[in-house]
Amino acid sequence: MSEFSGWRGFDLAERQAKIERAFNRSEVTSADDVPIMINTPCYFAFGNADVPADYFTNPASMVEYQAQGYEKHLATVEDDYVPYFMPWFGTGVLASGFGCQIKLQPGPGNDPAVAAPCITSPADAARLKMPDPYRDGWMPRVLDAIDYARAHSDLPPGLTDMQGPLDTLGLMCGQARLFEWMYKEPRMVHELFELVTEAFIEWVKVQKKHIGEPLDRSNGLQGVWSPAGVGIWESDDDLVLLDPGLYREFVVPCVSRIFEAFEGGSVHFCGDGVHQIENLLQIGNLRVVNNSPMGNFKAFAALKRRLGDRATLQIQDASPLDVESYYPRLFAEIDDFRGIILAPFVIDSMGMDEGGGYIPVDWDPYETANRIVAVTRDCVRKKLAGEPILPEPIGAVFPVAKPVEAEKKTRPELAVGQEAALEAVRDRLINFDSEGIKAAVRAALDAGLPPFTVVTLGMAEGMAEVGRLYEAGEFFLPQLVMAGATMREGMTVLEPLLKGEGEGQSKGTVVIGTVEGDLHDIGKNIVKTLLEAAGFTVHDIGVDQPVVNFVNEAREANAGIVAMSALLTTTMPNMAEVVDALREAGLSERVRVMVGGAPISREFADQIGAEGYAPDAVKAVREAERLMELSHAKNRIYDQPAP
Ligand code: B1M
Repeated sequence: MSEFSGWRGFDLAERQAKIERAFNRSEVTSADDVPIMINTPCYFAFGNADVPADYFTNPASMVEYQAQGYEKHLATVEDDYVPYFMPWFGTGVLASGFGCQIKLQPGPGNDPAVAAPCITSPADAARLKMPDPYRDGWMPRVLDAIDYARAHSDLPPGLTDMQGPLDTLGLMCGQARLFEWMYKEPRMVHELFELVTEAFIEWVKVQKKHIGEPLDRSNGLQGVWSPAGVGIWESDDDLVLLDPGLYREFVVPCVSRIFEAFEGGSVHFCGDGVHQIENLLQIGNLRVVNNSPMGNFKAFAALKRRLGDRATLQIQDASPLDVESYYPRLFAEIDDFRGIILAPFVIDSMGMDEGGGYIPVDWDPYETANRIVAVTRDCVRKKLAGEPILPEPIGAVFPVAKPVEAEKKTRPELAVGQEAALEAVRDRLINFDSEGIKAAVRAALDAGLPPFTVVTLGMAEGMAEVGRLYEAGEFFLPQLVMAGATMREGMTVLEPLLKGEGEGQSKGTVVIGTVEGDLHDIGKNIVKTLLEAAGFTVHDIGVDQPVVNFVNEAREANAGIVAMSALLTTTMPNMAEVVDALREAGLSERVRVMVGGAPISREFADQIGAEGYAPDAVKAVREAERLMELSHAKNRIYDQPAP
């Protein structure tokens, strides 16, 4: 049992014993046996309106904010929370030790984050060296905050945010680049993973020395007090993006090494990681999987089933908007509550919607936390008693959509040899064979096919197949990146000829960026890669871009399309501002707007007056082509002489 068994008059020993029983997968005989650890004074700034302005620059401010919140929490919320001080400086601390710049965004509710990758070439990678936690990046800030808490507060400190080697390298290299290098420079990537893993382990050891906690347990891991046998947590969010083969090859050995160093650990990821379950089970000393199901109940149920008695499962969603409907649906999927810990966050001003996106709310977080306690305890009680927890189904609510008939395209008559040559192009594309595709393209040209036909019936159809495999869950993001890169190689043979044919000049100019306040760029980069591969000229203005930059770049580049990406619900309104600003600048006749990113929908695009929307990168290319068609059609009308 921990030495920290009481705080400010609150007895914590019983809570810790309950949590420990859950870690040991003890029998659940009453609703009260399932630990509920709700984080209300969330340690991060995102969506928390009253975070002090000096939160990230003054350790006293961070410690006091969290201590006050926990005091109120323990007095008001009837859960099992065990408080600790989280020295939170965003997700990029380790990456900053390797040289990535951290951007501290102005305004409340913003967390520090990596501004841009710091490794953009193999030469950069070769120069990397182990960071010094007392000197490099934001690591000293974390240590100062831990030291401050130990010297001046009764709240014991825990570890800072621990993005694992995969996520850290994703931040350092940019995920798309990292995925491409996994194929093209595997040895270099293995070396990078080894270096970052070693740095991760050393970094945790230094923090633990300052915290004064043993290697094998922790005052707090991502909001959760952890007993002996769980010394570390690491966030592997990017596992949802990777295919199982690459995760097994590059990541599993590193996480195993980390968990061995701390005698057991917890892997976190948000969303659907069903395709990685077998890999998770290969991680040595895996004690916990910490997952945000984000409304994907079936994936969560599969995860729970396959983990069996191998690991504790922590459910860590942000609070859903409709607590009374979300948890019954989630708990309906669980038949065995051994090893389950409910550890949600309640953000002051943000709730999770059906699709896992966050939308603004006006609620008292402590009251919401108590609603979660009441609903989830009731769900467990009913399940244990064999009572139904879901209302009777009321039949189909939504009209069944009629399947849309596939568009019939007229295909030119081709000779047998020509068909085979196009098939070879598609095959080389799908196998990411960048040398082979050039040879296949040349062979197709030698078979008498016009360059434009090689693009449309070879490259484009190959890419459509890649899109189908992606939708079917057989391909993942690395394969999209690689298909884009392979297509680019093939295009190097075709482009000069297409110019001659008059068809192959750029399909149009696209200005692409992520909107202000948003630093997510994985999706945006893949869209960019595929647009370029498909023959568009793309001006990438980067992440966190103010409205004016989209407008200026669109004017200067004489763009046909402004393409915006957003992953945070809080930054979506900035897309509407860009649409308005383009109109005010007199550019809306000439420039079509296209939007995308996980929380974006066609309805949202319509609402803000954006003509283009695509749910994924492959469809984004088709959408861009459609928008350019619209532009040409409109320009043809303008070009007509006035009657
Ligand atoms: Co963050 N993050 N994150 N994150 N992150 C999410 C998005 C989140 C859902 C996780 C969660 O809480 N459950 C949540 C957002 C909630 C919401 O508002 N909806 C979230 C949050 C809250 C945050 C922070 C605030 C956390 C914090 O620090 N407190 C913080 C914000 C930083 C900031 O932006 N200011 C943050 C930070 C980060 C990292 C830096 C750690 C990292 C980003 C690294 C990077 O981008 N360079 C990160 C990651 C990786 C994620 C998750 C795990 C993955 C997002 C992703 O890249 N998906 C995500 C949780 C999850 O989804 N499992 C999460 C893959 C990508 C390919 O998908 O971008 O949708 P997407 O792109 C698709 C399509 O949407 C489409 O094509 C792409 C490929 O098919 N598409 C377009 C994209 N753009 C398009 C444009 C188009 C057309 C199609 O036309 C123009």
